[in-house]
Amino acid sequence: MVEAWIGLGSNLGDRRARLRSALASLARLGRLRAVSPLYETEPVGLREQPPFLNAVACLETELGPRALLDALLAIEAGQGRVRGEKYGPRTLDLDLLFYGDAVIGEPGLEVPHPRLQERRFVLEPLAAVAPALSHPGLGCTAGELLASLRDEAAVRMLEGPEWAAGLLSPG
Ligand code: PH2
Ligand code: MG
Ligand code: MG
Repeated sequence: MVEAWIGLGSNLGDRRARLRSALASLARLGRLRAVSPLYETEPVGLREQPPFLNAVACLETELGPRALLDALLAIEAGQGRVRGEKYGPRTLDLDLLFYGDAVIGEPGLEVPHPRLQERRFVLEPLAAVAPALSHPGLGCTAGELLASLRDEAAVRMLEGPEWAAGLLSPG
């Protein structure tokens, strides 16, 4: 069993319903152990697009990293994701942030996620739920990464962890 951390994002359609539905799909890949508060965030990269909802979740799974990545892409496709412009609008984005303490650099599979330390929309939810989580490549914690972050894009907590009520796995 490995603990994987996944970043969730949506800026099209019923964003909150899409993220809740994605959590239900993730729970079928193992055990959903933790979900962060829900944040509304200013778009980063391509600014002319609707605001995102973002959160992170911890999944305990027996899937290997490649199988997990494929499963994440299948969940995105199941929610109507069409791959368009880089950094552009999306119904659902599921990014593999961490896979235990693995450091992987293969085509299409980079773990930890190579840009997570630059993104407030990832670090704010991550540090809210797991401030002591250690980045295996950088050798510092989520809380420390957030404290030294320079990304000025606005993030605002919309709801506490109760937005994911009923979706965490029992036991
Ligand atoms: N995802 C992107 C590009 N920009 N901005 C915010 N606020 N949230 C995201 O999830 C996001 C983004 C590419 O995946
Ligand atoms: Mg992304
Ligand atoms: Mg993605």
